[in-house]
Amino acid sequence: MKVALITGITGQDGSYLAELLLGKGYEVHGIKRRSSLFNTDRIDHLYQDPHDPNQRLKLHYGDLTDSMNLTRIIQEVQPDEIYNLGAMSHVKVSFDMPEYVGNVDGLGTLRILEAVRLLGLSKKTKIYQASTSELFGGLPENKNERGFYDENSPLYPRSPYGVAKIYGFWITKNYREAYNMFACNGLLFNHESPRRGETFVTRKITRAIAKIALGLQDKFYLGNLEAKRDWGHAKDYVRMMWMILQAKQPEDWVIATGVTTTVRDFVKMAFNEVGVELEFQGEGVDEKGFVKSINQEKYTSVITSNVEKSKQLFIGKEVLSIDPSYFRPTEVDLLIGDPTKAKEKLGWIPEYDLADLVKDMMKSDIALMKKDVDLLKAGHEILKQAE
Ligand code: NDP
Ligand code: GDR
Repeated sequence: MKVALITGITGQDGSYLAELLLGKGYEVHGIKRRSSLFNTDRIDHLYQDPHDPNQRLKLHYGDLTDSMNLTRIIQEVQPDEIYNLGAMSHVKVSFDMPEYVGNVDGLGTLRILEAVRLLGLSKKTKIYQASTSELFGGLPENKNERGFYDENSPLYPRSPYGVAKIYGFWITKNYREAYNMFACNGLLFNHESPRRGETFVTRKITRAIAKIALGLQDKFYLGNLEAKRDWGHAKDYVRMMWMILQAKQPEDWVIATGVTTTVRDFVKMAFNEVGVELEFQGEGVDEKGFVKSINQEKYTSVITSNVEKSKQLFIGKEVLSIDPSYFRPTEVDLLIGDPTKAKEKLGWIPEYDLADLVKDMMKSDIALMKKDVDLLKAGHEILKQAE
């Protein structure tokens, strides 16, 4: 039985990857952080009974800032494959805690590589490093002649997160070259899912629209609507992580859809899922910076099929405003990736396109928010979370 160790197993990608590897018969070990509340929601369905000796998913307390802890876990687990997915992964937040991000996302990668080397596991253990399209920085002049970022595009990170991840990228490459380790970077473009963290833009949008459609919320706030991202589905991308470690040679890979879309259009697509046509006033950002829901006919049909009472509340009202506090000191304006190498050399075929992704996320958030509606109907209070 193959043994895998996943850092960041409690995150979006970690949970899908654990599912995939368990399905392939792996014994899967994951590193989770100690927290004052349970933080394993995304993997609880995989982790029924920790006392069952046949349980193939095993969790260890740990942290990427703690070398001794990582070394001990790797020694105990003797993994065939390590997927280093753990990170402070929020770009905007990285401007608020740049030193911590450098420590976790940059040096954390070194700690994993060095532990494997010192334990004499360099030949046995393959390592996947969660690199990112943020390394490209979105500079137009760095795209290839076809207009995409690929494995040969110059790197120019635009945030403390990107700068920390570029250290992780280069140290992984360096250990591969210096010590002949099977260590690979996956330069993954944005990938989302119903399990996406609530403060990333796609999930923030689908949650808010689900709440608006169900009458639980009036409006929501976003930052830069003009940013363009190449969005794929996390399920497709974790499959590729595994494929990267099954390749003949250790290499670096770009994983993307090759299609780019503005945040503004993502909002429109998500509203369409609940039957609402959005009209953006003044190209989206007028002097007040708001967007209106104006298609009365379509919207009424949604409201009547959902929350009759709130019909009057939303027609013709602002449903989205711009809050400049979500702007970033330096922004990555446009990302679009070229996955040709992954498709041709590894045979990767994504199953989801953006329309499927939006549908999947909206369906899931509507179902989730309906539970809140049921709670309200039963007379319970629901907690308002800061978005
Ligand atoms: P998430 O933010 O959902 O998950 C991050 C995981 O890292 C969580 O399990 C988190 O634990 C854990 N973590 C955070 N800090 C530490 C630490 N100090 N020590 C150990 N673990 C820690 O990210 P995703 O699943 O979306 O992304 C996975 C990886 O891929 C990340 O490295 C991210 O930077 C990278 N990436 C993501 C892309 C995307 O679009 N999703 C694109 C390209 C790269 P906890 O649950 O306790 O917070
Ligand atoms: P990103 O994802 O920074 O690309 O990093 P995020 O969803 O946070 O932002 C995407 C774009 O949307 C704009 N935006 C907003 N973003 C957030 N979070 N909240 C808002 O209210 C908002 N309004 C507009 C942003 O300015 C940005 O342009 C993600 C993370 O998963 C990284 O870990 C990963 O490396 C990269 O994707 C690839």
